[in-house]
Amino acid sequence: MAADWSRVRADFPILQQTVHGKPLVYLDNGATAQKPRVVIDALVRYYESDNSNVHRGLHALSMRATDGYEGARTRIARFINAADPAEIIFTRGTTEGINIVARSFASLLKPGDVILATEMEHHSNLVPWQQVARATGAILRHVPVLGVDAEGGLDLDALDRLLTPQVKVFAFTHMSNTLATINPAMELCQRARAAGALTVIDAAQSIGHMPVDVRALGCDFLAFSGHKMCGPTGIGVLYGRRTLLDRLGPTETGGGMVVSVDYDGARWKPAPERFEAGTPNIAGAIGLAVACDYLDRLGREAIARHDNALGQLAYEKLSALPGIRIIGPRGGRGGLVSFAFADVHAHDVVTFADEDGIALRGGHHCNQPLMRKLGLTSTTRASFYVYNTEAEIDVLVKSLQRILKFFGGA
Ligand code: C6P
Repeated sequence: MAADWSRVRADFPILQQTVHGKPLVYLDNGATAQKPRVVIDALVRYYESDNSNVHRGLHALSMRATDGYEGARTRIARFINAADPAEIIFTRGTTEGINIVARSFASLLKPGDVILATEMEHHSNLVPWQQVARATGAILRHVPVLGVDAEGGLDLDALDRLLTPQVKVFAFTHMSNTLATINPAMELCQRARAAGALTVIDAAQSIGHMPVDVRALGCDFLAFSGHKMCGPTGIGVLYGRRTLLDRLGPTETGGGMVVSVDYDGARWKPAPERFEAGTPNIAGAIGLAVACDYLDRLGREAIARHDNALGQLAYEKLSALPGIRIIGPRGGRGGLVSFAFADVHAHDVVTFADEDGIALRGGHHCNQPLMRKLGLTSTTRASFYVYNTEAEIDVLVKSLQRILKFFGGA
């Protein structure tokens, strides 16, 4: 059944408010998405009726909490088509997931090995690899982003040259949070595999906006955050192929991840517990599973069409504004648009738009090296989700016209 987009907004209590006397136009979904009532209710229900610690208790509440937490793992495995719930490690978010893979990889890398990333990576998929390269003597290289004429795509010819036998891991984003580029993740995984490299996908921006099927993609690891897909903050997932996870050592140790301990040492549980030391975010996992249900009810193909159409429409409407530079590809883009005016700083744009009830984001979006490459220090970004409408893009355009008029640009 086709999603009725006009009714989706009513599912989100936060969107019913006005800001500065104007209806809230929330266009900061790349940073975090709003939460539907069903997810909020699931969190309240858990704390009101089931709250307890998992795995260690034999009483009724602990069993209910454990069932909820492990049920969430199974639900999320289904959401990304993982072969086994044990391949789902709960984390705080994308950043922690990538740090776990990167730190675990340290034991597998030696001087001269190559870690391959791309020039469009978020700091969260860049700095952890820099640290591992420093610690191991491995070399970090980056697949270039095409500039000027074809701004925003990866240079796939360069990828062939860069994928040498020394490359042990290729880490790349599924969708850029700044350029709106959707990378051909399946093809990138295929090429990496053919060259003998493992793959790590940063799915922070794709997970809530399009179907993500780890087996179809053929990736080895994939990380995402719950809060960008209508789930709670503080919960995320690292997917890893089971055979690989069991080869990697833990990055944090303590309770819950050990089989047995004596005064001199300990033995680790297999994945996923091996990577989940301490009390996990139980409510967060349960809320995330409900977010999966919510997005699947809307249909992820349908969400992709909706969000990408808004991104494309915004690209076209904003292109008509004087002195604007929109970065990223012209077509085939995801649901966000990132732009700069020659004479108006992004922070001023965001502040003025806020007066019109619009939530935007201005800054380097944790993409500093990419910004430098593009000759920018910051952009303003509008990022769309299931509750956004074409009418809201018109509100945005009007607000930007007002800003340009104020600064004498139009
Ligand atoms: N981007 C934005 O663009 P965390 O903070 O761990 O939930 O997600 C980190 C992250 C990793 N990769 C990509 C591609 C991302 O876009 C993000 C988060 C936010 O506004 C914050 S900079």
